[in-house]
Amino acid sequence: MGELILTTFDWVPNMPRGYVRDIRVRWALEEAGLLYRVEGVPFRDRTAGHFSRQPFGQVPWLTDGDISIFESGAILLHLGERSSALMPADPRGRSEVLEWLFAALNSVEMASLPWSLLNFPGGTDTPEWKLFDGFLHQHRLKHLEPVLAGRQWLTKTFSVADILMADVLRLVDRFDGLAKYPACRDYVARATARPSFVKAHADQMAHFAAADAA
Ligand SMILES: N[C@@H](CCC(=O)N[C@@H](CS)C(=O)NCC(=O)O)C(=O)O
Repeated sequence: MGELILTTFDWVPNMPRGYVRDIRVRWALEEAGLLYRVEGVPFRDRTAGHFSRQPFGQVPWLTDGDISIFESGAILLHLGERSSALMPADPRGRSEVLEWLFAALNSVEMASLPWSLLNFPGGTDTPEWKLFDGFLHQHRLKHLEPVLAGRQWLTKTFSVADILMADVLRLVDRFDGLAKYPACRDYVARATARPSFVKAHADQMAHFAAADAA
């Protein structure tokens, strides 16, 4: 494994702070106890070099020696290969982590992200918001609630799947979307009480605060 460099924006407005997806990578790196450093790229003027690393001009991406990898899910899978604190080694445990990792990103976040974004501009009194609200609650959270009521983590031990699922649900909780789902809320509270999350969150906030001060 080469030197690990996490790239994120050098600055973002206040609203997304604490929720920028580099937090997923910071959290995983902290859980695994891997050394890394963080580099910033401009938020406003995105260069061709930035697009060559992240084709949508987004963050984060991770550099691991001569490998450059984007998409937070792919980055966490990459790190999962390097630490049993993130991904179990046995085939059954591994496939359980994989299915829940994709469930977080492909089933829950695909519903929760539009719902969260629609909370901003027009508020909750729009047909679009109501459509996503119904979908998120009836087809996702209602079914996730009994799953999380019966277990501490998604799989036998804490894994990258929990980092992603907890981070996805955290944004829903920010807009009070988990009010009717105590098991989902407890799960988010349990995950975000982990020292690695607390450090990752504090480091992200400090990173953007340092840009304000500069
Ligand atoms: N699916 C991508 C999403 C990345 C993403 O949405 N990044 C946000 C920050 S949290 C971003 O770069 N936003 C700026 C933009 O989209 O222009 C991932 O999980 O890495």
